[in-house]
Amino acid sequence: MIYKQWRFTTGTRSFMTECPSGQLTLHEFKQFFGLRGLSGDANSYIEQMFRTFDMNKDGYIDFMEYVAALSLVLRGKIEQKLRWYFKLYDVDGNGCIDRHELLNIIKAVRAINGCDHDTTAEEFTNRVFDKIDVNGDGELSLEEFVEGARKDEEFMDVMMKSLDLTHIMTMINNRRHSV
Ligand SMILES: [Ca+2]
Ligand SMILES: [Ca+2]
Ligand SMILES: [Ca+2]
Repeated sequence: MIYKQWRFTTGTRSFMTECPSGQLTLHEFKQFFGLRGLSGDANSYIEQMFRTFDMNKDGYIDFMEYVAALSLVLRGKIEQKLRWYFKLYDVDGNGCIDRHELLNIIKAVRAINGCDHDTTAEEFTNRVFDKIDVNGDGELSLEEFVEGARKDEEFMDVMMKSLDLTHIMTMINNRRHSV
């Protein structure tokens, strides 16, 4: 498992090499992860991820924010991760995830992970949404989201993949080895 091999020491060195100022802008963030030429959906997902990492909202990811985010991604408990995902997916920050927000995320996750699926993003979103929007108000509260992911294996799988940075780590490692 690449997660196990990938330690903070390597992460630290890499962050400091690629980012000597100690602060990453959105542009550098994309470069850091080698993300170029992304589709619109994938691009907005990365931007949203950047904003979530940037906890004090100053437009930069500093080293502490970077470590906090990575430590959550790599070691956080399911419940913590789901709370974090919820924040990540609630793009307009109104405290609920609507169908549109969920669809965008599903699309972006698929674009980034790039594997084949037997359902369209729309079908998948509708199926999940109808199932986990327990009170049927057309929005997912934090509780509905967390409970839904716990109960629906397929949805949980997508959630976990959405922050599965394995392929990105592989890219970084490959790049480092080829230098
Ligand atoms: Ca910041
Ligand atoms: Ca929202
Ligand atoms: Ca609801």
